[in-house]
Amino acid sequence: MRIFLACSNSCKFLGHILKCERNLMFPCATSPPLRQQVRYLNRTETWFSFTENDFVVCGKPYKKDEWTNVTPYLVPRIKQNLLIKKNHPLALLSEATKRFFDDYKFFEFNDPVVSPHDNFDSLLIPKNHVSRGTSDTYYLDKNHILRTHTSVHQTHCLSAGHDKFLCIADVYRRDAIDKTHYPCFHQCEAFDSFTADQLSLSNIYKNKDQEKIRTPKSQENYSDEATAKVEQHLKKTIENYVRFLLGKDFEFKWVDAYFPFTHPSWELEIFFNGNWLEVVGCGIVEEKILLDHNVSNKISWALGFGLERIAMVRYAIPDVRLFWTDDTNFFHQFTGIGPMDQYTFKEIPPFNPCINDMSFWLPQNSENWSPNDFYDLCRSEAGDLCEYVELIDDYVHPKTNRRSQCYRIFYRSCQSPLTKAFVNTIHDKIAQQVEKQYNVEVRNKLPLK
Ligand code: FA5
Ligand code: MG
Repeated sequence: MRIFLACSNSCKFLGHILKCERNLMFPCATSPPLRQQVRYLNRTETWFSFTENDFVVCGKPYKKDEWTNVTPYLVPRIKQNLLIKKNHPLALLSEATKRFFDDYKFFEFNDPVVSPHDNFDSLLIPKNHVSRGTSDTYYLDKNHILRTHTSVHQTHCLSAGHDKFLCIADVYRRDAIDKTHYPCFHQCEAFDSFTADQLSLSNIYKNKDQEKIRTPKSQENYSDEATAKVEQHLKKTIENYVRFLLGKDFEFKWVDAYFPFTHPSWELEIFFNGNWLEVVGCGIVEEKILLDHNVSNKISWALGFGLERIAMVRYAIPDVRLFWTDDTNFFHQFTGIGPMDQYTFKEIPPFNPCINDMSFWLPQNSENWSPNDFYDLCRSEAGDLCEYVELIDDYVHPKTNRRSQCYRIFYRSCQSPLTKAFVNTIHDKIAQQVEKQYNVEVRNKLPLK
């Protein structure tokens, strides 16, 4: 079959890596110019500013409104651009990724601000989907958000006439707090498309006599056979990419998944530090997305890797917070390491965590409350000293109907030990802020000194 023979993964497997000229930033002269397409620029002081009433991001001003929930905590992270930081494992991984996908048109989108339309609607994400809410997404204002995934750029690349491409960027989410979740992380999006001819089929669509219904195996119009061939190409590409980065010695499994913009959909999990770690979401692109961009007679796949997760497995980095540290112990270890070098990170033995619980009564009418509100507040007040926050109790009092939640917070620095007294002051600040911002009643305040 042509697509499998034509795929250059077999030579990457052997380690023959060519620097591809097409990975230079700008599309060839015949390609239409892409909106937003720019180099990975340094994000300077003037690139992002944050005052009481407004923001500037990528040189453009935004006014705060009732949707605004971007916090000052994010500002230094948005400015940093780890993808171009010298000796940074994410920069190494980004370079290795470009080498693997060297026959994909590579695009960079430096500006992380996108519209809800591009981030959600263009990907068929329903209006009532939880990911659109202020609970999950960082809004600058009603019409501008920090991109929540690199899939947002599918619409930009497709509109510009490309249906085989790669992009890598920083993305932002209000999310859980643990060793593998961070509010700012990096994704790599790849997209590939096939004609019937490329799949060695006479047609990619169902026959006239076949019922045009969606099944677990395929969308309404694409045939099972075309879908299966593209699935096989997608999964082989992902498995080869992971082997290209990690060698052969890792355990993985495929899991069925759901995304509004692909069907069928899957996730790949890799066994890491005693747990299954999800590293990529992918699937067969909804035909409507192609048709909306005037692409017909093609069937496509798309994938979105979490770069931090892959880098954690690749270099044995135990905690996602380490990517943001300014600790020289971290950077010195990556000095002189090339994008294709194997390296095992030497962790400083972890300090003991300080663990405090916080329980509170939520106000009446708390339907809009989300645990992400609390996680985001913990990040704002405690920064990266919060290693893990767990919702350990959630109940409604049978008589008063009041709802109570209890969170267990693990405080631990990656760099230095913390004293109980210091942790208590931070814990107290979180208690004050959660009362002030969300009108909750904290039930277990720390005793006054
Ligand atoms: C997505 O973001 C989809 N856009 C992926 C996709 C692309 C599906 C194309 C289909 C087609 P998901 O939310 O699962 O999916 O995130 C993708 C990956 O990002 C995850 O597998 C994980 O590796 C990483 N990731 C997600 N949330 C975080 C987080 N908070 N911190 C670090 N990495 C994360
Ligand atoms: Mg997922």
